[in-house]
Amino acid sequence: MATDPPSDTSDDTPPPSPREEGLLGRTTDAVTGALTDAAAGVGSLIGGVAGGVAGLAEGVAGRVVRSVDELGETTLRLGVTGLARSGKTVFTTALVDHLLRPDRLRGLAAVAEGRYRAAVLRPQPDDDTPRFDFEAHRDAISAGTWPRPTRRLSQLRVSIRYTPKSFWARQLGDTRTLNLDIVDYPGEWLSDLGLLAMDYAAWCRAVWPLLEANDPAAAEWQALTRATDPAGPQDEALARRLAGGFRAWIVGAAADDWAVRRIAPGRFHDPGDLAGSPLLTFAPLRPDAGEPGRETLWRLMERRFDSYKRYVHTQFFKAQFARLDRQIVLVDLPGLVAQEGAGLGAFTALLDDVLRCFRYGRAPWPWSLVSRRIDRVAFAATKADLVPSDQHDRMTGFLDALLFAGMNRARFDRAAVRTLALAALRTTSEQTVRRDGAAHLCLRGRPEGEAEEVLHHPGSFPAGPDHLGDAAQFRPLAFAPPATLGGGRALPHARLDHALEQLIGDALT
Ligand SMILES: Nc1nc2c(ncn2[C@@H]2O[C@H](COP(=O)(O)OP(=O)(O)OP(=O)(O)O)[C@@H](O)[C@H]2O)c(=O)[nH]1
Ligand SMILES: [Mg+2]
Repeated sequence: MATDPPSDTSDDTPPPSPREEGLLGRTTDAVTGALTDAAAGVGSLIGGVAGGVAGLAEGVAGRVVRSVDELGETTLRLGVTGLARSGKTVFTTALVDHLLRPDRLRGLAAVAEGRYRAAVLRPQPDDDTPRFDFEAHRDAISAGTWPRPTRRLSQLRVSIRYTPKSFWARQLGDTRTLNLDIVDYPGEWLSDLGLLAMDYAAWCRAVWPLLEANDPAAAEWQALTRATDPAGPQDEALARRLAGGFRAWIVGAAADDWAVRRIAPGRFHDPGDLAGSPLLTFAPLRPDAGEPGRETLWRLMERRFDSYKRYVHTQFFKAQFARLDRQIVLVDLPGLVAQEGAGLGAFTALLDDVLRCFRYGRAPWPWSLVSRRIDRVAFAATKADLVPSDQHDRMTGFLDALLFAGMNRARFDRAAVRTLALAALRTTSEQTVRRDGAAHLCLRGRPEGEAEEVLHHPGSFPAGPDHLGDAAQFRPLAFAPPATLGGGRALPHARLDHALEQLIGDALT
């Protein structure tokens, strides 16, 4: 499927002339030397502004019958699913900002058709959950910085008032309200969903091969773990040493390893109020020691592992994820590819573990009133502004291949699925640079931690997971939010409106 052009391509940042050394220093071989052309202002900014709703491949016809409260309002719970640093907080902030200020949502049919009236923030449904600090995140972005990594769960409700599509509704001036509930959480917690399917023995078997590689930073703990007899007594001091060493390992040197993240209990990263509790005082033991007796260390660890899973199930999964209506799955493809494919298999396995926890499809009426399932999903390659738009087709093709199994299950269960390359916040504009008769689309933006803009070409995005031999040719640069985002204007994005149309467009008809 061809990728739609980025829908929001207006460039409102007056481009200062690019810094020469920046261009030379960051441009890959393909365009090295293009500096003079670029400085002379060759080329144009991003081409191809998309209008309207392009290429909605799938659709579930008719209005959604979801939870309709006593005021006749419809409520949808949107799950933003993504591992750590995939872009959840930035996406949620940008999405809320655009709903409140829809000038750049031309790809949302209700906006394009003039039926979108306005949106407001309303009190969230769960009083025991902190509110998503939209204003602080929006301020951070407007000030040219990124929000901090998320440390706790939070929630927000946006209520959208719109005119239904039907002729009579329009004639009678009928309006309806859609409540959209969104939750933000630390990405590390997501790997816990994969753990829910394992018992303690299976978990130890999954961890053990990872200990074969000696990690100098965790040598003492690794030696202690190998030497510990699972059939030994329930020694609390030993349990604490093992758990402490395990935690240091998963948050330390091994933190960037996707295989380690797959087995890492999420709350070990930032235990908060759970610090020191038995719930977090467990660690893997040798899985090949035979059937352990009743009062052994193994049984102690097993009991705590089960308690941890129970906690995750009730506090996180059941409370937040079991009743989702819509889902967007965010994958930081530029970041993943920049690691040259290291651990790509483990990454895919981890995300697949997570996706298996969700229920997709549509229950037939009247069960649809009580049984909630995810019936529309968007799979998004995030940070698409770090890749020139003439390579966005490659990004979506890559994502299709990477997550084929999960997408296929959702499609089989009759959910409407769409893949797109998305920038929740577009940090770059584009400029064509000519060299040796060929035109190269380059990115212009301000690198993180720097004051001036540069012109940059990241190289070629690999055609798919099987082409990671080419990954060395792709070197994305981390850009900061443009310094000109204040002033009450909508944030620049790419295809956020197309994602919204996929996720809630049918609920605004
Ligand atoms: N260029 C670009 N970078 C982005 C975008 N969204 C996120 N990023 C980058 O990715 C980083 C992580 O984004 P977050 O939204 O904080 O990611 P998260 O999934 O909430 O991460 P956790 O809270 O750690 O789970 C940001 O600090 C930015 O550096 C985007 O749309 N464009
Ligand atoms: Mg976050």
